[in-house]
Amino acid sequence: QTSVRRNIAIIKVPFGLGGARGGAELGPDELITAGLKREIASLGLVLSKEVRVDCPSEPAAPIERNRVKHLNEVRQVSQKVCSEVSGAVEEGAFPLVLGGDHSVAIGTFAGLTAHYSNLGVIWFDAHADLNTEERSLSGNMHGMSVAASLGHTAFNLSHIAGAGAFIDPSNLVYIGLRDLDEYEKEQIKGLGIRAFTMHDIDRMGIKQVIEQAIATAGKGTDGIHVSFDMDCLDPREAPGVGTPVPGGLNYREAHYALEILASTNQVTSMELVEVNPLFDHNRHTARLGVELIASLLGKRIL
Ligand code: B3U
Ligand code: MN
Ligand code: MN
Repeated sequence: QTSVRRNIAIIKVPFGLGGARGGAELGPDELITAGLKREIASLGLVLSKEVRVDCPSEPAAPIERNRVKHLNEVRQVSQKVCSEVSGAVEEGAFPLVLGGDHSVAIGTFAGLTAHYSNLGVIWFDAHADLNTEERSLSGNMHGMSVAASLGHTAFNLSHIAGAGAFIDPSNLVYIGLRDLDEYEKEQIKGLGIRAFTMHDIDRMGIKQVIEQAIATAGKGTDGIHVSFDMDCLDPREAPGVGTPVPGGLNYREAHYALEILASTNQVTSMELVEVNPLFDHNRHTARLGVELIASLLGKRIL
């Protein structure tokens, strides 16, 4: 008995221009090569479709010397991801979005909110991705996707055709935070967003953390979206990411959290982002990504 819908729609988004450095655009193929489809089949699930979103790999125009990098490319990709995710939900499939850098989440949110009017979100990440074009210190769009889902950025869900309402911050939960900008800290506190930092995981243990996360993201919501940035993991577990931060989730903590999520029957979509093969060793990070997806899709040890 798996906990998710039987039909899985893989949506590959080979886009890396939202990130701090190139390579995340290689993530979707790397995950497929690491055996994702074999895992899905051995779980008894059906791959109802596999689509590849056509993504720009270099800026159409030379980068202007402004604070936001590749905004036009992120806009284009967001619109396409929105259509694919929305289409998958319409067809009754479980959208499994493979990034790509974390800016692909803007399109995922757009496609999901088309169907879920009160979506719960569990955001696994070392970072909060709560910056705006105005406040970002880097100008990288992958650090703004949550803000775009809340309507805080200039470019946000309301600019994507087909998107629904903004995410309600009280339905959002972070797990794994350990690298926040001052503005992001203010936002988390000001909006009262439920945030389990690495300190909280040390203090409470992953069992309490994931149970409370589910209680928050699952209460009164019509689905839970799991957005999994591979840099939530400790770099010793997952070296192949664009922006590694020491002191992250270990192997068992990550699996345990996703196994418990699977057992709730409330998870309605997942994305896994920021696999960067250029910094990996022997495809280790992509293989771990495949294992973690399998845990979320219902794989059990016994
Ligand atoms: N908060 C910083 C750093 C960062 C965010 N996401 C990643 N890095 N991967 C920023 O650039 O907004
Ligand atoms: Mn992220
Ligand atoms: Mn991150």
